[in-house]
Amino acid sequence: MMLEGHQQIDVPTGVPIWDVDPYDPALLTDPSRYYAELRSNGSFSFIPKYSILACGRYEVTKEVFSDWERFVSSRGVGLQDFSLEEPWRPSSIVLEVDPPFHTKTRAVIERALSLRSVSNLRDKFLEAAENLIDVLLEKRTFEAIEDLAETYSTTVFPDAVGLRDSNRRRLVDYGEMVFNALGPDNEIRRAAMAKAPDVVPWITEQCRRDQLDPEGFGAAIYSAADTGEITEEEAGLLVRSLLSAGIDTTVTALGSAIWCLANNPEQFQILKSDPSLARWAFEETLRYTSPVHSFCRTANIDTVVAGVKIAEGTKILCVLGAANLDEEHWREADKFDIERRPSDHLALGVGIHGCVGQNVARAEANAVLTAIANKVESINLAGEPVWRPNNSVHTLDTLPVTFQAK
Ligand code: OVM
Repeated sequence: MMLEGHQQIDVPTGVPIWDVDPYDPALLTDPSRYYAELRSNGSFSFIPKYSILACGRYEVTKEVFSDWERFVSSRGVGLQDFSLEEPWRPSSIVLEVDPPFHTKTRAVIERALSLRSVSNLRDKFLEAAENLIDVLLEKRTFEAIEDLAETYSTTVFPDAVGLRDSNRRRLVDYGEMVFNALGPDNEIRRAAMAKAPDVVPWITEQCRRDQLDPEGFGAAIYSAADTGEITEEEAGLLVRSLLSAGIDTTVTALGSAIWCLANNPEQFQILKSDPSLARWAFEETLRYTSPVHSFCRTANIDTVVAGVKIAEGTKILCVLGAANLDEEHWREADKFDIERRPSDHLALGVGIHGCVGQNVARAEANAVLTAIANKVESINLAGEPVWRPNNSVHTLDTLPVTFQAK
């Protein structure tokens, strides 16, 4: 029998049955108790509502998430098993594939987003950040998700890709579709998908070669079609991957970084006294808030992990947000500490599918947090932060803050 697009499984021996809905909006917006319970249940829990396994302890989550041979991505990284059901869009040729095809497409994006090409953007990113922070300091009180995180990311990133006709709303809405589509057919997913008729044709159009500036990441991807490394159609799909994964993730991470600093003024003091800690403030934000809270893998063979027998076809929900707060791995896991310098959090994944845009994300965050460290005296909440339920992304919806100038 099928459930949420995959084959139902038997409860593996020794695995606790846990009557929880990981996609309940109440839990998506305030996940810490769910994360703790998932870890305390053991290596795996069986969730009958979706007939899946879930894991959230650091070591086991890392094992499942990085072992691409046993736990494949080609059957989809959400609840749907692409070997049994058609996905809502032509599947991603980098996220939703395995080697050897993955090796080829990944190499093309990796080159386009290399440290060298991102380094060339550093000054542009910094200037944009300084200008934006100046505008916000004039306002003093503003809404940090829309006015800061979204404004910044939807300005510098589409520009770096080389989009000529950038449309902020459609870019954000497409990301919402892509990430919510990985969950069940719930209210959240349906609300996001309702925008598809307006958004999807526009996105597809923006991925065409003739829509892209010759200087950007998009053109760099198309140059791999010129040499025959990939086809023209594949280049378009890889540009689509940039637009799928590059907006909502960085908007979320930038917004959550501001939330962390507003809630931990002593940490902001430390950042101000040494702005070179900006990059570590960002890494710690990633660990502490896990912008992508969970992705699935699918067991492609019968196998064993941590003594648990896992059957072929099993969907495993890898809860990165839980692993990043595991006390077995992190000293004072629930403390936001920018001097922790976490280098092995799972927020950007691990292994061959690890975030290919991480150089760009870090450059954006570094620019914004450096500008803030240099220009802002204090960050205070100006109202209650509100979280927005999303089937894969742990994100703020609104964050009213006041910046006081130095
Ligand atoms: C893609 C993609 C890549 C990474 C994340 C993501 C679900 C999408 O290639 O479309 O979000």
